[in-house]
Amino acid sequence: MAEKNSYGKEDIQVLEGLEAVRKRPGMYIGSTGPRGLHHLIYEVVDNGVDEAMAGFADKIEVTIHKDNAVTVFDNGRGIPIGKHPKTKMETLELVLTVLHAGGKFGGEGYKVSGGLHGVGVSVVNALSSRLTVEVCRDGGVFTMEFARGKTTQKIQQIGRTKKTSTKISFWADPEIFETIVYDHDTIASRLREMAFLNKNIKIIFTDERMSSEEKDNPGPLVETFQYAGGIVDFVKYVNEGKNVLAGLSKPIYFTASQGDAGEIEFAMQWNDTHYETTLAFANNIHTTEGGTHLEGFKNGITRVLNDYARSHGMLKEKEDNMAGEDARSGLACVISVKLREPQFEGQTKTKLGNTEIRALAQSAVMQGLSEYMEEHPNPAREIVKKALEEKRVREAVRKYKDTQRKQRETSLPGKLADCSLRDPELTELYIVEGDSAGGSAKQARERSFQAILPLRGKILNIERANIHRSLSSETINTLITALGTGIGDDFAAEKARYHKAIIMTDADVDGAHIRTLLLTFFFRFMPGMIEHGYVYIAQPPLYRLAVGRKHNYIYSDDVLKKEIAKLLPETKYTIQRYKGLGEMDPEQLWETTMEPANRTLLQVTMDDALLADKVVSDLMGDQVEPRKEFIQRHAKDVRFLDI
Ligand code: 0RA
Repeated sequence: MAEKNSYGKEDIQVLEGLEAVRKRPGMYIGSTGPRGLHHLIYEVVDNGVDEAMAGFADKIEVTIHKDNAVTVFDNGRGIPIGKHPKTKMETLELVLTVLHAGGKFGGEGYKVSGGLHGVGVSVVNALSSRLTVEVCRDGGVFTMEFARGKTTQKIQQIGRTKKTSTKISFWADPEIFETIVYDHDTIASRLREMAFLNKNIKIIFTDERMSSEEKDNPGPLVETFQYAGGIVDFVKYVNEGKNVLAGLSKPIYFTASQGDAGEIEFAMQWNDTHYETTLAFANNIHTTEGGTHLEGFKNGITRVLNDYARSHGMLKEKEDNMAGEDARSGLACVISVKLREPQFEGQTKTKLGNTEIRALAQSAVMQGLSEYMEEHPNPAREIVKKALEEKRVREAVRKYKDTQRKQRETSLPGKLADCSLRDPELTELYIVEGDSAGGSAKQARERSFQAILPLRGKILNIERANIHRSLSSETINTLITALGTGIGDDFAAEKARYHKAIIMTDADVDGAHIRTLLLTFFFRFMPGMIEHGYVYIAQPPLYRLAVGRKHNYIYSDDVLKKEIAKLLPETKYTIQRYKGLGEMDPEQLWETTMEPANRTLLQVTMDDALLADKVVSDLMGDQVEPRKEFIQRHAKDVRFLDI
């Protein structure tokens, strides 16, 4: 490119920088599907959280507007204003139009975070058809505007103020994203997580697309997340609706730090279930692939429980030690480490690599937990008793699994309509609710690579059943056999018979229920399927809108409204509502939901599964209150209504 005007090389690079983001958005935000779209919000929110972590902000407001614009406000220092000394560019413009410029100007101490989201607000700007920013700083109120990363309005001062803040509104670009539909629950749970992890911030989430459920307070739906207890509240939240061990109503909490290189916090509370929910975070990023903080924690907890059991005569000399999984059975735990220079590794960059954190975590647990146990003998004994019980049934379960596995290896379930190809990378298993939908799916499928497994009836209520019972249910057994990976410790991703396990249920309450149960099943028995990205949810259409001889399929109520509004008033049209998969003929089912070229599949994440797991225990656990709350909350939600 010629350098004929006053702009230097650097500035040309600037333009190319954001062009690169638009050309290959996946490199910066992972995908242009729903996940990438939501990433835009998290990116801006993270900047506000960074301000809070650095001690400059305590409030973040996130608003989703009716036109799908998103506004994020934080009362931090505000993006710097004025000419940037080195580049002579307006700093605000620099931050919004130069890749990675976000963290470079704060000097030391700024940006404790980073990792996944730290790509900077310029990426959000590049991928928005429009973005406006309002900064309060240095006594003034300043605004700027952009379109697709290019400045459309230079900086302007529009007022005076003593406050400091940043407010960014953006409209995700329909040229970039496949769909622009924000999911309320996904965003709410991410914001809640942020508030748990940073106890000094208040996050106010307003969704103008939804209305407040309070009669005396009409208006948009507003939720406030603020937790004085931080990760202690997080653990209580994870255990909501579950029975915690006697004497443990207050979670165990301890913390340790290593100079200014990092600090680590733990909150833990055991419940009476058989599975573990340990959520490990590094600089607010959910490290789903684990890492050194988790390894140190696991070593520490196993040692502390074995030492306690031995020194208190609960474990005989001849007996083997309890295994780590025994110690952590029924544990809900949140680990949060904040460190100056996090190293993120692994396939999805969600594995903490800093080696010094392993020893820090282990010694923190060994000291913190053993101190707690000496001071609280009653809950301590309950915890160890439970772990010993786990150890004793573990052998029995293993034997049971062995016999099951031998049977499974010899024959595939009769109900499975398998595909003819054998390459798991190419093949898909549709897990279909009910025999009749299963029948249509069998007719509709492309049998070379699509297998169909109809599930009869509801899958067993895993929450209340013990591990023996749920695994001996025929439905679960059939599913395990068809998938081929084995479960629990035996899980082997390389044995997966399909790299897509697609849950296809009706768009009604029962369908949602079965989907949730299936997600819980994967979460608890085959989390590896989710971690490998092998689990998907099919999206059958809700409506067929026909105008004259033309028709199209519609997947949400919002889109239906919009499509109808587009029609001229005198136009005649018919709407067919699909209450279940069974109402579609095989051709329609293929065209809308199974044909790779047309369908939309949602890839399930560990966070989705965690949410499902929470819903299951709320709905089906032993306690009644959370179930009531859930039903009341979703009673107005059209997606759950079976009209
Ligand atoms: C660059 C430097 C500084 C702060 C920010 C950017 C900043 C960015 C965003 C985005 C949303 N909210 C934000 N708040 C701050 C450091 C400023 C200083 O040193 O005063």
